[in-house]
Amino acid sequence: MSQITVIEHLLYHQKESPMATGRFTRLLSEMILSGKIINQEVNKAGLVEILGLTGETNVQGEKVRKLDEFANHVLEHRLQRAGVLCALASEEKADLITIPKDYPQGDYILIFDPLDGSSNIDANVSIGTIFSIFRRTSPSHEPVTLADVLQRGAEQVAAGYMIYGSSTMLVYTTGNGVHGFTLDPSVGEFLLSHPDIRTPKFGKIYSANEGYWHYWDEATRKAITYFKNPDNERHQVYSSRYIGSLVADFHRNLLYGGIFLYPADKRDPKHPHGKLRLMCEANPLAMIVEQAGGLATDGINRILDIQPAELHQRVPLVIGSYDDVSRVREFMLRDAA
Ligand code: AHM
Ligand code: MG
Repeated sequence: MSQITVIEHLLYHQKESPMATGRFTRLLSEMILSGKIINQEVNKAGLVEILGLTGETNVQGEKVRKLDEFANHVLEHRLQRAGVLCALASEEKADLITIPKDYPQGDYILIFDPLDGSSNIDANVSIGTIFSIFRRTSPSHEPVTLADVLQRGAEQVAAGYMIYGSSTMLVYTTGNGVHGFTLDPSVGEFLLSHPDIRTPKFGKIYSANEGYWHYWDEATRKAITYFKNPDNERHQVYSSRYIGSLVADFHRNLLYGGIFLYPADKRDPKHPHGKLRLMCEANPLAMIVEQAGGLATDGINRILDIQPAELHQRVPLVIGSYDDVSRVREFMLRDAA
């Protein structure tokens, strides 16, 4: 592994990246430090009282686990005070989080899922933090509004995730490729381990919660049937891999190639528009996958082109290798015709 840290890498590529200003570097540094703090706590999950439910439910009616709250608090507290943001939005909070009066403001907006896949914590499965960064669109001297935040994913200036797995990694993009860094616990730094990640054009893996088969529409069923058919165009049966932890499923498919689907479960009253959130999950991963040569759609439309109407909007997500996502799109278009 190289000895190049995230910030060294960012500074080195600064000339190529117009938004790599001192302020962005500060924002990324705070994200890195927050990730390290969350990682420490995640590693101790089995040992301390922190494991388990708090008994509360979050804004979307889901049970909140203590580590979710901890991760949310670390990110909210540190980034609110970093002097580089004008607003934050978290999967765990219904409303925009603004900057306390006594703290300096910046022009960036951070949207995050503090601990994705947290229902897996008890089973020691990989979980992660996902983040998306925008610049406000209104003038700096005016109060920030929801309209500043509700931007299409194509406007993101950076996106990334931290995965707390068998090793801890940070994967991020500023629009100049995707780079992966592995936390070296002996020095406490994320070091460049996966420069310029390219996802294979097609894969051998499909990832979907097939338990929902009877909720899926015909096109989704046809697509999954295609991947399982030895007589498909590629004459290749895909393997089924589904962790149930988006960051972990996405990360594996990014590296190995493959496709992840969380479609709209039309007959499921819980997920009529899919389960995943456009702004804190789909958008950042879509930017990453596109930067790595892959594709992300809602089945038909490019995720990054969707204009969000609300902060916690859900969206069907089909994401991964370019050819595999395109194949699903063909099934969807044929059925829509
Ligand atoms: P969370 O953000 O509340 O953890 O929920 C999102 C998670 C994703 O990590 C994962 O892809 C999905 O929920 C799994 O859902 P399901 O159990 O319905 O397959
Ligand atoms: Mg999540």
